[in-house]
Order: sequence, then C-alpha cells, then structure tokens
Amino acid sequence: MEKTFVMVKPDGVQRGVVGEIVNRFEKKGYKIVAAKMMQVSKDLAEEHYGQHKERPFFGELVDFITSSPVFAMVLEGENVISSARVMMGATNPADAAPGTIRGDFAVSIGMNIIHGSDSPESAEREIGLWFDKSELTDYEVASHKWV
Ligand code: DAT
Ligand code: MG
Repeated sequence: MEKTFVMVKPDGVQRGVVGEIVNRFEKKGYKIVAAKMMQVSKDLAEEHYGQHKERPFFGELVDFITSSPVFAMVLEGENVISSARVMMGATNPADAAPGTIRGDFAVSIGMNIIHGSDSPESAEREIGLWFDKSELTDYEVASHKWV
C-alpha cells in the first residue's frame, strides 16, 4: 500500500491546528503509520528541500522550517501521495481552493502550513530522511475494509 510523508510546518504547530489537520487525514480514511513532533536541524531542512537549493527563497524556507517544531507523519492508503496533495491544495494559499488545508488555514506562500511528498520517489526519499525504519508501525486498521 502507498505511503507518503506529510508535515505540519511551524506555522501550523504555532497556530494550534495540528489536531484539525490530522483529523482530516484520519476521517478521509488514511492510516497513520508514524507521527512525531520535532525540532528540525538546518542540515535536515537543507537536505529535505535540496531540490530548491538554487531558488531565491531557499534561505527563507530553511529559516522558516527550523524556526519552531514541526509535526511529521507517515500516512498510508490507496493513492495517498496524490490525494494528500489534493487535500492540501495549491502551493500558494492564495490559489488554494476553500475546503483544502491551505485554502482553509493559510494566507501566504511563505507560510503555507503543510508539506506533502509530490511523487512516489519523493515519498520514499522523504520517509527515509525523516523517520527511522523502527519508527514505522505495521498494523491493521479494523475499519479499513469499509474505506
Ligand atoms: P509544495 O510545498 O507545494 O510541494 P514546492 O515544492 O514547489 O511546493 O516548494 C516548497 C516550499 O517552498 C513551498 O511549500 C513554499 C516555498 N515556496 C515555493 N515557491 C515559493 C516562492 N515563489 N516564494 C516563496 N516561497 C516559496
Ligand atoms: Mg514540494
């Protein structure tokens, strides 16, 4: 079954919407495989956002993501990589539809509240970067056959 890496960014933690965001994924029917609150190091931030190294906003992005703790998760389910991105909405909250997480909780691209892996390759890379194998649980959700 497909897995993805999702992270509530420092703005989401500071604004107290971690629970509401987790709730949306739980209600949708995804399994929470792993979750943790963590203070991100500069090294991890730079590695995670490596593809954006040459972009003008890279420094601000790294400063932002290391400015306060994040809430990191691994979610599992059918098509979870692309569906979680749909639930998040457009990168720029100004373009994100109401009903999406960014559309409902965020205003500016610099603080767009949530991250989600954008492809199977990124999901595998990011899960490995943020979580040790021993942190990933393996269990059956009783309601899964109804999802
Ligand atoms: P996403 O987070 O939707 O995958 P991305 O990978 O293109 O978007 O960019 C990573 C993050 O970088 C994004 O969540 C917010 C920030 N960012 C992207 N484009 C930006 C821009 N033009 N100005 C400022 N920050 C930007
Ligand atoms: Mg991205």
